[in-house]
Amino acid sequence: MGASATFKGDPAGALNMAYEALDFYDVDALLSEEELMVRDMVRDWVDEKVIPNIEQHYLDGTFPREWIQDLGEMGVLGMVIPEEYGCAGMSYTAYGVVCRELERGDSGLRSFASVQGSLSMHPIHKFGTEEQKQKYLPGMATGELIGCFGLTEPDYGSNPGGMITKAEDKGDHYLLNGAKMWITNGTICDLAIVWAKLDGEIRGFIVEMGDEGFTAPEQKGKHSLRASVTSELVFQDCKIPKDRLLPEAKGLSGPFSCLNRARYGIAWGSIGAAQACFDAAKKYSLERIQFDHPIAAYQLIQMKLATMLREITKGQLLAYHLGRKIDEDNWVPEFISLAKMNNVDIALDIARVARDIHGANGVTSEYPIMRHMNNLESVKTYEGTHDIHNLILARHITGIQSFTRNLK
Ligand code: TGC
Ligand code: FAD
Repeated sequence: MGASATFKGDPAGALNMAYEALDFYDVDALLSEEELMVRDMVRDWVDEKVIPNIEQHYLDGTFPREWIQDLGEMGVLGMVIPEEYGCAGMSYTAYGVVCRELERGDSGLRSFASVQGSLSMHPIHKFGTEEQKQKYLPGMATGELIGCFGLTEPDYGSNPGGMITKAEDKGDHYLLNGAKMWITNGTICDLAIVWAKLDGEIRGFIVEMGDEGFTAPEQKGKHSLRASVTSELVFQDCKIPKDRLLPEAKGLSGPFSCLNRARYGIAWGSIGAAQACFDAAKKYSLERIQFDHPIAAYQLIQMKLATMLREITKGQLLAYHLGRKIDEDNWVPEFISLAKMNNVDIALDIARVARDIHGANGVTSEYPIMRHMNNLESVKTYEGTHDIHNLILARHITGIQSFTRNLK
């Protein structure tokens, strides 16, 4: 007996349906007209440019550079920075929505935008001189100039305060020595925001591609974020002109100020990846016939779909509320830790369950699931691992920091 003999119709109207973003509580109704406009623009662009091409880029391990200009034209690079620097001057909520839409396409794409806006443009805007802002920000907003952010070192990941990259004041220039690792956009960057110790204090420097003594070899062999460039940054007696120091960044609060913004973007972005997985799992379960019925008719599958919807809805509320708190400038970094940690965690769980619902098909590039799942493993680790964010929250609760074994 053919499967269709007992499967009557298309109960949820899901067959051959275009992507429909899950928004059970209508959270997007809380967005302003401008925020909705930017959402729709980016969503349409992702449908048109990203979805048809991303799997191949992922398989090939390439980042589609031609998309950078589009991101610039849409005004989403450094989009919270004021218009006087060529940026869009929009809300943090709008930035979150854009991260969500981009990451529905691929976490590597959202990574590009996070690194450009939050980790490279933000430090120049917040800690740089007026000359530095005028020199770099307009070109970075259009995507003509690409930035990267070098904090992590081979031996200092969760503990960046221990970094050994150092800068020396040589009178008319700084001399930089050391190495960074796992740096998104490193090989393709025009400028790197590099954190190094100057007389024992962490300071930020702008290093330009082409500076003598600076190289950025690509790191290959990733099973995750394959459509994103990841690199080492190597500084061997790298001479930096004096006017490349970011004067206002002193200590770890400099890089952490950038990380707050990028982590916030991840809290939204990971929901986009989860929505993509939910959408695929819902459609697949309605189409896939086993034992004469669509698998969506079975209670175990229904429970999985209901759990996905429940967790995505909670994550959406968390991201939206956090966005408004940041727009009101009424937040602490622990709010961001909670949202980053929670939303990546649920997105990864949802991707794994969606993979399961797809059966063997779930491991192929015919479906977006495995790509999102693998990407989210990196997202769980970068910008502070899941456990580090737990420890940050627990320090907030108890007043005791437990990062080191000798409790302070
Ligand atoms: P701690 O003693 O906690 O703080 C040192 C100084 O920093 C200040 N601070 C913050 N300032 C602003 N925002 C925050 N979130 C801040 N957290 C701390 C703090 O007030 C203090 O200031 P001051 O003036 O008193 O010196 O520092 P610690 O060394 O004990 O840090 C502990 C810990 C574990 C929380 C921290 O090191 C941490 O968060 N580690 C995780 C490292 C991390 O997130 N790395 C990310 C690298 S970049 C990346 O992954 C990009 S991925 C890009 C992509 O592709 O999307
Ligand atoms: P480790 O710090 O060695 O941690 C290993 C394990 O130990 C983790 O489970 C961690 O939670 C746990 N752990 C560590 N310390 C403690 C503790 N005190 N208590 C309990 N558990 C602990 N960095 C940049 O600077 N710029 C970038 O652009 C960038 N892009 C990245 C892109 C990708 C694809 C990836 C994978 C990473 C990127 N990173 C970047 C690096 C990222 O931020 C680090 O990988 C991350 O901070 C964790 O550091 P680590 O990998 O050295 O892990």
